[in-house]
Amino acid sequence: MQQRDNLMENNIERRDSLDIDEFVRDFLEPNVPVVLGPAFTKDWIARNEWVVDGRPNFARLVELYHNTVVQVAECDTAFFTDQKRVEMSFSEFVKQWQENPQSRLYCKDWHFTKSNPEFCAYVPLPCLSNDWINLFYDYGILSSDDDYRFCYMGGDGTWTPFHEDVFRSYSWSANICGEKRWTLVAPGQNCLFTDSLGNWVYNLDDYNEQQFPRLKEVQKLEFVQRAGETVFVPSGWWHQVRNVGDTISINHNWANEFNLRFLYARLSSDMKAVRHALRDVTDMDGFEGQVQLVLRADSGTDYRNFIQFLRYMAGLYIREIDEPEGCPELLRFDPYFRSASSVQRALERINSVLDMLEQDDAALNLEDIASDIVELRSHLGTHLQSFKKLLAQ
Ligand SMILES: O=C(O)CCC(=O)C(=O)O
Ligand SMILES: [Fe+2]
Repeated sequence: MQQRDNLMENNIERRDSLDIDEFVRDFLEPNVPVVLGPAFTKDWIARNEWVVDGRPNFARLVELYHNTVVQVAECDTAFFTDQKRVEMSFSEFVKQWQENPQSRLYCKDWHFTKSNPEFCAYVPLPCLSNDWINLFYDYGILSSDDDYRFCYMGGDGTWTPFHEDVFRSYSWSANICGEKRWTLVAPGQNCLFTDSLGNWVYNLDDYNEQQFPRLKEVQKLEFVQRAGETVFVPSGWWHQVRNVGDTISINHNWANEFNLRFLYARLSSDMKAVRHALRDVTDMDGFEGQVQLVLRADSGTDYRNFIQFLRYMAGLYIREIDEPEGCPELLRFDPYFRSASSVQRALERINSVLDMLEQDDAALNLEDIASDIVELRSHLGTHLQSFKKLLAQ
């Protein structure tokens, strides 16, 4: 039988076994996708309890989640760059899914972990657990009950239009049952799928050639993700996804030291775009505050939130060094990336983003932020120096 390890299928690499160092070296650092084999998820409760004979166990799912209100996309109705969304009870959604499959309703972005904190339906793969975004939302911003952990469910032909993930984060997506047909597009090809007004294409399989004359030139990675497999979507890779048969998946948006610079680049270019859009009202009172508000509404975050995120993560890694037991949040969230070299790397990468922020006019315009950056940078620098000395001994 053919070994599946390292096998390239339709240009996507597939691995049935992968340790953390290999994942860092082969996929995180070079920012390239991979499909991880079904063995990684075989013990998940979701893969056993939610599925019967390879199909969703509708009766069990309804028994478990009937009253939960979920967001449902009408896949045939476009709404700006996304699809029209409605809310309904989970049991109503499942009824429609079974009785009316041609309505192509797709339950999306269901914050499954937030709504069922006590039910451990799955455990992120060790190599995908170094997740600063969900760690920050769980422990770092106490005023927020948001998170970036989702469950998706839908019948044959339900789909997600072409997009890049929020904050230019990574995502991972694990199929509980069914199949997904993925199209991935590596960064750097935006001009090929963007029209003269700056709109990007909605559906790669059905578009107006006059509007997108260069779309044919896009280099696409197309592959099928089968039941149990997990796709790693790197930062800034655009993608479109179509379900084949009844499909359930779990996915997270996540980020860490390896894509921090991409998150910052996205935030800074969004900030420039907002400032440009508001250029006629720069004299207005509170202009800088308004820019941050618009940025937050458009991009889901702003400079203040980003600095708070950096400060929080730097604080955790400093505690990991300074406290004899290490940092409990890191231990609880991600026990795998805590070696001395991982800690040093995390702090160095935060430091290098702070370097860029120190040169960033947009950040310097926000007085409180400018002083925060300087203070955090000096605090981090001191700790990094003494940590390096300690490691060298
Ligand atoms: O499965 C889907 O429909 C979309 C998944 C996705 O966009 C992602 O995992 O980033
Ligand atoms: Fe996505």
